[in-house]
Amino acid sequence: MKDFKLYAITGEVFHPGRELVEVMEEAILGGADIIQLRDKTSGREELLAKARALRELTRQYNVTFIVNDHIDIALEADADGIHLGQGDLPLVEARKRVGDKIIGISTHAIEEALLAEQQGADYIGVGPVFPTATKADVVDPVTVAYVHQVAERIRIPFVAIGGIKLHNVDEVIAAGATRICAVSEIVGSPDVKGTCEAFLKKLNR
Ligand code: TZP
Ligand code: MG
Repeated sequence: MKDFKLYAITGEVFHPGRELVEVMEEAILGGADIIQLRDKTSGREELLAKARALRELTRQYNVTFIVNDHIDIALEADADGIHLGQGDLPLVEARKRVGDKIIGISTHAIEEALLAEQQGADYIGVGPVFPTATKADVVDPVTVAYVHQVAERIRIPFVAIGGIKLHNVDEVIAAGATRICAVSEIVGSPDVKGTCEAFLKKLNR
């Protein structure tokens, strides 16, 4: 897959009154180079419409587009890939359905990370690093210790996620992360573009 540094995930509850596409375009303009549609509430038609709109946007900027959970929507909207949780369709099964599209998978322990790598994941999520209110069914924070462990032992790209803010991202980078992901800190910001730029400045230091 095309490498990336700043992964922005949608979270419409954090920007009431602002359009999804407009907010994500601001993130892209700030340097986000991978976008994920994550939406646990919309029905299928609405979700597909959002996926199509974000596909059009990301194509315009040559930015990678990932759909969370829904393989059928990812395929129908011609996303670049899908993101799976540990409880979703097993990686091996997902691979049969998406061919060479990107598959990302969330991991919370080194055993899960090693297995994902072995089974051909294109990247892994590492988190939640810190406590977060964004994800309802979230497991205990994995802490920066897990980020460090992954940085030492995993060869495929990994992205740190969960409770990452401008004020604590330095800790995550110090633990070995070179790619980070945020929801609320980016899309909930009054200055989405500036927040992305500030994250990238830290990542590029
Ligand atoms: N997966 C692990 S933590 C998380 C997801 C989707 C939510 C991250 O959101 P935030 O607002 O950046 O803490
Ligand atoms: Mg999932």
